[in-house]
Amino acid sequence: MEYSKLVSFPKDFLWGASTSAYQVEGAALEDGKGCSVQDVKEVIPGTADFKVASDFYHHYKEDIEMMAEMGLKTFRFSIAWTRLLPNGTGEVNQKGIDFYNNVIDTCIANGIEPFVTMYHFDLPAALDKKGGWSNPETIDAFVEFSKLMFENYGDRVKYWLTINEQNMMILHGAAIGTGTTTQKQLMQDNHHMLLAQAKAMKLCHEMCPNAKIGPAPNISAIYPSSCKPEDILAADTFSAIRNWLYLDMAVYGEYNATVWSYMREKDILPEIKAGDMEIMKEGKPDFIAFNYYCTQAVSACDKDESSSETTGDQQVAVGEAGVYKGVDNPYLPHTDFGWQIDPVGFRNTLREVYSRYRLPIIITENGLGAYDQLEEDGSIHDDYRINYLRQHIEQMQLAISDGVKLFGYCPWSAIDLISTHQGFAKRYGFIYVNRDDEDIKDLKRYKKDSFYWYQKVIKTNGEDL
Ligand code: BGP
Repeated sequence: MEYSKLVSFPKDFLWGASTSAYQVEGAALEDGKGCSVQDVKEVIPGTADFKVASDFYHHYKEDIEMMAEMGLKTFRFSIAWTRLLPNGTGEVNQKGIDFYNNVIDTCIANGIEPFVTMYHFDLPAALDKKGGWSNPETIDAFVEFSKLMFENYGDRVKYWLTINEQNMMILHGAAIGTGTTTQKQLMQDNHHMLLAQAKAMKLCHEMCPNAKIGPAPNISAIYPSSCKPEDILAADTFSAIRNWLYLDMAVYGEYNATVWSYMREKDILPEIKAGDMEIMKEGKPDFIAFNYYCTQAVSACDKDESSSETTGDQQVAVGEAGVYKGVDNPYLPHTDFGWQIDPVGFRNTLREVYSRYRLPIIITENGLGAYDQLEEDGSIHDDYRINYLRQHIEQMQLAISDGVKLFGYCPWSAIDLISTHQGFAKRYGFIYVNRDDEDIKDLKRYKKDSFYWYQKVIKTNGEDL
């Protein structure tokens, strides 16, 4: 549908940008921090490890001041579980508590609303050794970690996100370095994470009555490859597996019926203990946050048809015999890293999420990973990133005009950082960090063209794109 007049962005729209602790902070073992699964995983040859990253740990003040200069209304960052609790539970590291106090205070002093992700792919290695999310004790550890954050930061942090991309950790754990196991065990781990999330949401409402909290999965509209009814059914099934399993539980406290039948058929149903489903129902999100990069297209797949067994990358649909098969969408271009680009799909996804759940929405990631070139005069001409973001913001405004209650937009990423599995060369930031995969150089910050462009977008509240 086209409109002769678009609805404007809300006056208090949260224009922001995102990062995550292990991808940006560095200081991986400094000031008492413990190891997370990201610190101990095998480094992919040719990509940087996470020891120094963008060294936000030592540059946070300068970085947040630059974000303020860009005009950010909110900064979405995550808290490293192992900075606060080096072993995941038990002994508290005061220096870790202080670091995030400083980050939060610096945001507030610069007029930026802190938007905190509680857990972004960096499970403490000590908990992983004891079985990670397969071990129900990890649920208690997450509640302990949540309580510590609410106690220490709840007076200033108004917005919390529980778990970043739980669906990607389950579906693509091998690629993003959070580990993987049998499908049955994954569904059990998933159940435990959903319980941890529900408990954290409940605790947040008890301890910080003025704060708001929500889940942060990665959501993509799933397209059928044709209008053949079997393809439409396959798309619906895959969307339930990829998207709705997570949000139905977060919002309604119920297993999605299609996914439940899929798990029963495959004999991978999780064990549900007495009381679990009551806990799920008690966790009530105030909003839905989701990360959007692109859509995926699938077609039907017969039982005896071969389908890829690899877990793939977080934006590439693979397939499963008898369920669905990922296909390339011929209507969409690709990024340098093979992710399809679908701004209109962003509007589709926003509309679908809003009509399913009727909760306010914030976008916590969206962006373009690309090779950037630092010029001799210190400029970076990333017009491809500006184009990508502009097209997505246009579609956001169309979705708002469609009636979607959208209250914020945080592209990935505020500043260059390390990709989950494709190194530092895959850059997303508005701010360039002078290092590469092999050499950490001087880590100096430079403003990209997209920095000035986003500054103008924010200043005009999305009027001038
Ligand atoms: C999301 C993650 C982020 C981020 C982003 C880009 O899945 O939440 O942590 O890294 O994707 O992905 P990548 O780093 O693989 O390019």
